[in-house]
Amino acid sequence: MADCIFCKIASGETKARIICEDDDTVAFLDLNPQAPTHVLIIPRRHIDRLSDASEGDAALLGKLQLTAARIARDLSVEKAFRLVTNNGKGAGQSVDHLHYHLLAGRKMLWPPG
Ligand code: DGP
Repeated sequence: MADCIFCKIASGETKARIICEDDDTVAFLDLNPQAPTHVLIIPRRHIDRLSDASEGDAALLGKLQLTAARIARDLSVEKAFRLVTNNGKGAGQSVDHLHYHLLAGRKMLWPPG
């Protein structure tokens, strides 16, 4: 997607502090962190949001979650982290490219705001 900021980060056109990447996924630090650890994990392929994913994306969705868990281990926050995706404007989604927030390093509240 030409005007998608996360597609530009995935292609390297826009700089970000990349944590790790492979053929399918990219993980990078959030520009506006909401916790001491705040990593975004995205698929390279543009999908607007989770509700637009299909059966054919099952392996990719699993890989995104496993990547998040591995990053949590690498950053030594595996005992307490939150993985969340905001699906749609009403849920707080501001960038229309599927992404998971990996948040850790502070007490997490429930219910979330
Ligand atoms: P959401 O509101 O769930 O769509 O989360 C989008 C997140 O993306 C938000 O926490 C801020 C982050 N973000 C937006 N633009 C950029 C950017 O250009 N670079 C980085 N690293 N993060 C960004």
